[in-house]
Amino acid sequence: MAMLSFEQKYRVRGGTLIGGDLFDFWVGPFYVGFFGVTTAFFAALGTALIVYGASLGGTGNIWQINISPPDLSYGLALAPLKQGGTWQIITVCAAGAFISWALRQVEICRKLGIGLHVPFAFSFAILAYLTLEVIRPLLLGAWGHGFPYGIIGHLDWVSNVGYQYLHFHYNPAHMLAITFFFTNALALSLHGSLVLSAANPGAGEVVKSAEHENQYYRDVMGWSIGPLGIHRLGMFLAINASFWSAVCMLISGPFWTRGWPEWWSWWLNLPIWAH
Ligand code: UQ2
Repeated sequence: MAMLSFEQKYRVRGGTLIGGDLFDFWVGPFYVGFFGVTTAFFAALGTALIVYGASLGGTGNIWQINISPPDLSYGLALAPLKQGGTWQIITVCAAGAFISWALRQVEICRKLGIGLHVPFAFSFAILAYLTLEVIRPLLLGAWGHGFPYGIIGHLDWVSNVGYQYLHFHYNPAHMLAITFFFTNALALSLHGSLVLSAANPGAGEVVKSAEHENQYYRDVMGWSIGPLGIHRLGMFLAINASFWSAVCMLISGPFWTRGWPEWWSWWLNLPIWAH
């Protein structure tokens, strides 16, 4: 079915989670919905606050612009705007915009009658963000444990928090997260290059399809995971990368306060080494 007639067929009422028909319309190519309105609201307010917060910092250098959370002494209280209050409202806006975006995805999936895989996968990215900015600071008792908004600033935060645990690469959940990120890059490079090789076979050649893609991997290594399987694998790898990233930060501080190398002493202390 041609794309435009497909749009006609599926631009139907319903599937909304809230608001009924009130926001059930499109603006140009974009579906609006209740959560389109809330996304726009939070994104606009958050962006305005970022511009305001950046203007307080005394630098126009894009690398150095920084909006920090409140000092640790504020604990979980609200801080004055110029003492981290902007960071707090920006964080509320970011969470509001991300969650609204996911719920808008759900409404669109319901309209189309497709699975909820996209919002489900996206929710793991939201979870990773909320772990750093909301859940971990809550468990540690101060908003000051969140990362600052700024290019150099957030890199410094990552470095500082890493060294606080001596050597973060010994964090077992961090190991898993890195392994999933790398494997995800491997899988997507295999998949992207394979699909492009079939779709762009070279001048004068006819475009190839799934049989050729399967045959390539059967010739290379005796097995093809298949066109559905590679996407299941990709979603599994990507979700696990976000999930273990969130876990590796959640356990650093709330559940383990010493250096991560020391955590492995459970291995040295196993009774099997005693003689
Ligand atoms: C494949 C297949 C695809 C693919 C890819 C493969 C036709 C279009 C990339 C090959 C992938 C394999 C063998 C999995 C590799 C495993 C890991 C953990 C990276 O067979 O079917 O569909 O895109």
